[in-house]
Amino acid sequence: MNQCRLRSLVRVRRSLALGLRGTDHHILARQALRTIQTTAQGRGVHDLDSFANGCSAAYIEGLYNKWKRNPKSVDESWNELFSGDDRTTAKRRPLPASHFRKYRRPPVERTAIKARSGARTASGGASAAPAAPPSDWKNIDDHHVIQAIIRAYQSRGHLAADLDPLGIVGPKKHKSVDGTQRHAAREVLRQHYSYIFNDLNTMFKLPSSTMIGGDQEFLTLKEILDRLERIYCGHIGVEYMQITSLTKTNWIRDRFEKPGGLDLTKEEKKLILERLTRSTGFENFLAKKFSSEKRFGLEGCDIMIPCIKEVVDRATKQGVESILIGMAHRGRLNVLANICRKPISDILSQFHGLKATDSGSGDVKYHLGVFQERLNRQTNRMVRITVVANPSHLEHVNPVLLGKARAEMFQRGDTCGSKVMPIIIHGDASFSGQGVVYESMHLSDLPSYTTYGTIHIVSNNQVGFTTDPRFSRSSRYCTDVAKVVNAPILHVNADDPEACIQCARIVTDYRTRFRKDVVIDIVGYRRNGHNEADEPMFTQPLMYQRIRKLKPCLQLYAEKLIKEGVVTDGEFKAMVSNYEKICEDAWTKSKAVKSIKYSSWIDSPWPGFFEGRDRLKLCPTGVSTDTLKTIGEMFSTPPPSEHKFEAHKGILRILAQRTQMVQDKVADWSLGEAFAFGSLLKEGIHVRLSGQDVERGTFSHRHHVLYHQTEDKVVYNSLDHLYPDQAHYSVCNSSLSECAVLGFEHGYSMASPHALVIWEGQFGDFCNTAQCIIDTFIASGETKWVRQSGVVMLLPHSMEGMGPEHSSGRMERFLQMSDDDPDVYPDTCDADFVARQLMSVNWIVTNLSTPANLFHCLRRQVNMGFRKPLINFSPKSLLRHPLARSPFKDFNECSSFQRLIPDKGPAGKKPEGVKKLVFCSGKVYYDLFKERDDHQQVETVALVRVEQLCPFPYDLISQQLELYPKAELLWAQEEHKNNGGWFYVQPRFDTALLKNEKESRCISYRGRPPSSSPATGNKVQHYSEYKALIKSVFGELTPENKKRLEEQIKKQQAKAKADAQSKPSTKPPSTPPKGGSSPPPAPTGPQPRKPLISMPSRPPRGGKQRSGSAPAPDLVDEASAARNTEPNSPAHDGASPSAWKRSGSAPAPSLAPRASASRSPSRAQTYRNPPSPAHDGAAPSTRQDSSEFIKRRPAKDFGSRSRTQKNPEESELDPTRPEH
Ligand SMILES: Cc1ncc(C[n+]2csc(CCOP(=O)(O)OP(=O)(O)O)c2C)c(N)n1
Repeated sequence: MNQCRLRSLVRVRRSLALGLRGTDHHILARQALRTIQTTAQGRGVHDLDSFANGCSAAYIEGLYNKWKRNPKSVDESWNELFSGDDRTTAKRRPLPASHFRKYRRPPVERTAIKARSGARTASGGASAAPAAPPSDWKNIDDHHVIQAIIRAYQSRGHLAADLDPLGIVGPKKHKSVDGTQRHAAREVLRQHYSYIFNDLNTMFKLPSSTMIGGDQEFLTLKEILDRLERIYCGHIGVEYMQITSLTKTNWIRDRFEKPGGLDLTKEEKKLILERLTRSTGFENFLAKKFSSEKRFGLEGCDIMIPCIKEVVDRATKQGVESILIGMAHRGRLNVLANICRKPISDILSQFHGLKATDSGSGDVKYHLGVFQERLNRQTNRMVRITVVANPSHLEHVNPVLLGKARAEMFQRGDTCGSKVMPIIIHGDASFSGQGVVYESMHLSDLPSYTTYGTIHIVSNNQVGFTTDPRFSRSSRYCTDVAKVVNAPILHVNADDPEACIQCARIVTDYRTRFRKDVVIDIVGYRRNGHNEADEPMFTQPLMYQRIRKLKPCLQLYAEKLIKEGVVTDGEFKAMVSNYEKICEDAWTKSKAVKSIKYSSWIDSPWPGFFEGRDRLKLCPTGVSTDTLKTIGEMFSTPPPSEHKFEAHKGILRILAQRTQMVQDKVADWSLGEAFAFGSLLKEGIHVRLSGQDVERGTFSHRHHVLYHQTEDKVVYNSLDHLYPDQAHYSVCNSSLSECAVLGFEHGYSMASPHALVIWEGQFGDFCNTAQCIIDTFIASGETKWVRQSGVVMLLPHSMEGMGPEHSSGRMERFLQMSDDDPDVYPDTCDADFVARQLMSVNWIVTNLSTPANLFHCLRRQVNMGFRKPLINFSPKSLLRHPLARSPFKDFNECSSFQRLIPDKGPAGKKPEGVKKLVFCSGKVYYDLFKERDDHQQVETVALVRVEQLCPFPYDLISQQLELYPKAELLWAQEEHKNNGGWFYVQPRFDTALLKNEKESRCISYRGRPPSSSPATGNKVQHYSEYKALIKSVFGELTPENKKRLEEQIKKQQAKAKADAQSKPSTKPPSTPPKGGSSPPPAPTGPQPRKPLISMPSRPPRGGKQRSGSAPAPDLVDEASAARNTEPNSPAHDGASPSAWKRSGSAPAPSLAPRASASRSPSRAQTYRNPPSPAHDGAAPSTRQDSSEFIKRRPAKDFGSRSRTQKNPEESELDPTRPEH
């Protein structure tokens, strides 16, 4: 291309830019471009064929405009070209072809070109370089720009929406594309902001990506812009183009863009006014009566109440029967009065400072929960509304609410959230500030945690206490966090009640249609200070100057409706005075109230659970041998061969080991746990185990879910197939969250007492990141809100050389928060002492050391006549510890939970010879047990395990103190002195000792010194600390003992070598099988230098003698052994596993219905395929079809990993995902 041509190009572009469009000059310019193209091609400049076509003209024009604003903003070569400076260009050689390679042809909109030119290639496709007449180029460009403008409004219109009633943050009018003043500015329209159209009245064909035309295909430019402006830059700012699903974006577009879609009838407007009158009237009334009382009024966001009401009405119409609301302080009382319809007199009585007649400590009025079942007059349907009690810690109620909603769905057999709906109300500062919001949001689409869509409503008063948004968040909107789950976000100006109600409708319909989270951000203001006694002008002077001048929304809306003729002034005044009278009457009524009851504010009543029940009756927890066999066999059997389930070889080996244990009638940790779960499931108790990697177990010990090795998402869970009429077992790997997941499980446990709900931390210290849930809900929920929960926390805790964090579940914190009095010796003679103690404490803290005790303890959780949280600290090393095994007889009907395990060895048998009585708890017992033997002190040192630390087993402790009257008393723990149980047990031991007047002893501490870090990270130091502990209990090893031990070790090594040579095939493989899990690792922690009792890593098969996997004699509860009718070894009763099969008590490993085992009538009521009379008759998928033996998981597909991958749009069209 020569310089002359380039200069003519520049001139052409200039004339285009000067606005000589549609003129002859313009056409000439286009022709000139084509000439340049032809010439350039002739000269062999390759890229110029695309350079000068119609689309590149627009591209050059864009560059030219950019250059005009700032010559440096384009590449230097373009600068030279556009500047047309002869001096510069004369010096320059022709531009090289590489220059043009910078340009890539923009895509041609084929349909538009097709429609206009009809040009087609020979193959029938649209032509890439259309032969349109030059006069059409402008037209095509205009259409492109129109499309881009529509898209700009759709995706960025919210940036210019008029959302702030205060007008502080808000759009200014700008000269728009058509030359008129509009909101949409450069921020929205970007490069199209300055595009020049010829005529506002030109008709344009609307693209398929908009519905603004309704039935019309063509609109004038002016109409297009007016409509877009009204829809996207009015009082609603809708953020939805970030959603990756076309179905959803189209749905939202349809709702907002269709003409007339947002109109309201007169009646509807009147109803809004009535509701707004109540919302504002309630706050006004409280302000009048209790001017200085904190109530966290809603003034400035009063429309939130009509919005919630609209959501409730609409959802109820769509079939929802139960609505759960989680919210903080702001507007809470108003919600109770006007949404739940809690009698206003009850609410007002909370202001009178009355005494409570029931136990508990209560909570401030704006935290209390409510449960109301009422007739929704709008729909004439009963609806249950729950506002979950919440703590001060903002947003932490969210996961609790979600868990409760999820559990309620499960109970009702609601498989897609059609009957139960959660609503969370957020503050703007806390929504963006609190991490638990993000964690909870991330649960929204996980199969075992989804609530099939939560409606989030933000009461956005544009201030958090005294901090304004510029300093409280980095994101533009407080709601940006919701984008992580692709939720549509509707921002709406709180002073436009009709827009707010429209948004309420749309979010409800969206949730019903897609079963996904959705957000409505009501942008208002806070008329008063953070609370009513606060002075806002200290920190927000300008904002409050504006607020003072602003009429309340109610007044504005009433004026509007009066002007429109929807209501008369008289009608409005009557509305106001009617509601005032309602409040006054309630006030009079409330004055007659002389006391309050905390229990009338309960959010989760358990009807039928407490009535007629002897709460102090502790039901037995043992089960029959048949039950153990059935569960044991199923748990150790791979899926039946006809299902062709390809299990991992390592798993098969683990199952074989389990089979062996069942034959030997001995259970390890995982079998003990399975017995607890399986037996409860049999009794109709739903069991849910949740946490990170719990399906397999962090330490690869559990394996409740087996994975098909060649098919994605195909799994098998034997515990869900034990009995045909069993309850559902749900074991679910959670997201990597502790706070939200623990909160969720706590909420889940609140919904019904007939479920065992467990959260397991990978290591105990992971509870640190859930501290708020522990403190504000689990530790104190019952005291504050009279609400019980039997949630279980499993926190692996122990000094196992895992470093500072992973060694401690911070047992001391839990013990410190326990509310049993250390200085009061309870009435242990009371026949109901044990139950009474459990009932009156805030939670139970255990450090269990045997599988049987774990079994009883878990079963006791649902066998008690009340519910208490349980925190158990059993460590990881006990999962495979050869001594931590229990014989089957410790699970049977004659056995029970042992709060304390006495010494049953020589010391216990001859207590008078005992010199030291060592109390301990948890895994350290096994260390002491071994070391006592090494030190040859089995007769002089008694080891007593305190299995239940809280409530403290005073009765059993006293018995032990009396049994060894002369022994020195020690408390040995592996934790540092300021950690573990010491600070908790010491005063209680003193109380127990003081009880006996003759007692002069006191207990002393043996363990690590105080430390700020829970454990050393250095193995050497860890071991030397361990040795110091042992020495402090047993003294130094004598030279004789040292020698004896060395000889023992040598002998064992020689034997092991000989065994290895004689039976190489029976040895467990030293390397893990291909692609799979490794053999069970040896216990960690201070390793025994030699095994005390010979314990082969695999128990010998079927021998009559006590197998290697049987517990040490000291571990056997002799009292229960005496009662026990079950022999210790399988050979005793002659019932081989095959005999069990024949007996019919064990399930045949097939799909055929198995003989139903007897079930406890007392447990028959719930969670067994929960009936859903109001449901549409579909079997609740909360309990999977019993024929679905091998389950295909309803999980998301990621990429091409799955063979069964569906079209994502397809799956989203079907929101009802079978789950649970
Ligand atoms: C976890 C937590 N952090 C801080 C506070 C103290 N606090 C109570 S309300 C509040 C402001 C909340 O602002 P926002 O979420 O916007 O709600 P608003 O009160 O404005 O309705 C603060 C900082 C708290 N209660 N909880």
